[in-house]
Amino acid sequence: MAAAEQTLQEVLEAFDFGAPVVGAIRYGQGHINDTFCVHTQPEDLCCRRFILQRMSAAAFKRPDQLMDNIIGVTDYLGREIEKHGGDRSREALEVIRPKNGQPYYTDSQGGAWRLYPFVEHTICYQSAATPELFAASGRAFGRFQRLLQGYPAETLYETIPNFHNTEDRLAKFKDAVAQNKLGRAKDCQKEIQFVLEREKDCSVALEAMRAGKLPIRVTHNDTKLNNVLMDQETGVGMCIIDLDTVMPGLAINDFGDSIRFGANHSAEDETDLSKVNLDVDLFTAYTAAFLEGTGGSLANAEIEYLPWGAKLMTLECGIRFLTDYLVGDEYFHISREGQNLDRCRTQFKLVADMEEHWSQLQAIVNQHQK
Ligand code: ADP
Ligand code: GN1
Ligand code: MG
Repeated sequence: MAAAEQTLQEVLEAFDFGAPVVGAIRYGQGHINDTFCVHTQPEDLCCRRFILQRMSAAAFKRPDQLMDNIIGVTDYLGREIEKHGGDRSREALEVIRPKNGQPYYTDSQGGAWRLYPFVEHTICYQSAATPELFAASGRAFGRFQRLLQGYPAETLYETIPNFHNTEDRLAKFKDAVAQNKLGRAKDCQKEIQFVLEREKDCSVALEAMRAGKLPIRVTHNDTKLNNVLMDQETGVGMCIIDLDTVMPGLAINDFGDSIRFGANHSAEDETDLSKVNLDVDLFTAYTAAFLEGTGGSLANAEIEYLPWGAKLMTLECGIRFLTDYLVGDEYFHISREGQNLDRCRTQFKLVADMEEHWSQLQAIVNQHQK
């Protein structure tokens, strides 16, 4: 048996699935964790599925703290959902502990693994074909923030320090350019220049936060469309997943990261940039639904800064992809050479589009000010 298979076998034995395991296959399109779908066959029922994940050691240095956050947040969400008459087994993740009673299992190679029930009868979309579908994800992410309003933010660990600190991301990017350890800087001079021309932008949200205009809230921080499971029948955004980065943060970043990923019709690594365009209708639909989901709790200043959230999350993500390309693809999973540079290029194309539509985006969000 190959080493990887042996490890997977060891991990499968560490959990009690309540029925024989009939298979475990790689699953999903996340860039960070290693995700497997585990199939079991209970005697008289149909197959029950689970999501088994090895948390990325490159991204998360402290899986114990990460799981502490996730258990705290999922327990709290479950109780809030029940209070509102919802079904916590479909609307919130639930951590299943390994047989040793710990929050996660550490394998003999040091890998940290966690288990969730598979939320059935849901669909995970990689792109939004219609404004309605995108709006459903916005409502769900807005609601997620609202449900966590009363959660004591100070008890959350910072699972990735400086995660959306765009100034810090810029500094790390400059280091990577200066070191140019693989000699790749020559392939991306245009992209490097694009960032340097926007150096000041990297401070806009942080300055507003430091000035007390933008409050710190409990936020998700990774609000891609594929981090919400949509009900197969109703199309409602049912369950928010990928809770690794739930931390204190800015509401505009949760809004912005969704726009970055979802308000266009192309893949994040599309190589034909003529296909990569901001869709203002999708932006409009998401804005209304996200604000509806937050239950009107955002301050006017937060609403005013929403376009900045979109632009900065897109610029920051492009900077992160470019940095990873320069240092040798250490962080984001790749399936081909140059993929992180391609991803960076789509982000910068979207940033340029947002700049072009800036006054329109501002007018759309301003309609929602109280
Ligand atoms: P990553 O951080 O690598 O993106 P995710 O936690 O988002 O990892 O999981 C990757 C994919 O696995 C998701 O996009 C989704 O398709 C699927 N997934 C994760 N958790 C569940 C779940 N509990 N039920 C059903 N599908 C899930
Ligand atoms: C990663 O984990 P996933 O694939 O949902 C990354 C995000 C990036 C995104 C780009 C923990 O998201 O920050 O915006 O890729 N997550 C982490 O697609 O770094
Ligand atoms: Mg994900």
